[in-house]
Amino acid sequence: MERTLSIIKPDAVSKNVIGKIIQRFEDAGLKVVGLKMLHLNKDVAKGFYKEHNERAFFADLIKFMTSNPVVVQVLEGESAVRLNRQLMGDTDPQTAAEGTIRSDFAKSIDANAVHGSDSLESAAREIEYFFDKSEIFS
Ligand code: IDP
Ligand code: MG
Repeated sequence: MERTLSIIKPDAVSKNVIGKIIQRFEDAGLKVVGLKMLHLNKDVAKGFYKEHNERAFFADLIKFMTSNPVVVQVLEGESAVRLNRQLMGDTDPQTAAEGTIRSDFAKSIDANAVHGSDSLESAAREIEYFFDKSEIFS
């Protein structure tokens, strides 16, 4: 059993598809064991994406992630990290496989509907970044 961090990004929240995206996780056997809606400020977004702070797109990424509220979730299940990445699809919605969340709900690489932890180590850091232990229920 693993846990991973998922974020429904500002573009998807604005498009009113929170429920449709969570349905994908539940249908695939992942359980939502923590969930909150937040409007990230710049410092929180920069800390979350600190591994990307040298990248050319970093400023745009922070601007986007702070542009509207997000929904942050802890997903639990067998191989949760890899399964969530599969459900999400490639970073670029244009190359994401058909039927994936990014293919179905996003149009561009910068506004790509969802975040998902890329390893168990990232998942542990990212879950702790947004959730107190008392806010996770399994
Ligand atoms: P991931 O979200 O699929 O793990 P990362 O490479 O970790 O992809 O990048 C983090 C986020 O930064 C992406 O989801 C996307 O929003 C943004 N991003 C990544 N590459 C680019 C790019 O080339 N241009 C603009 N934004 C990008
Ligand atoms: Mg990533």
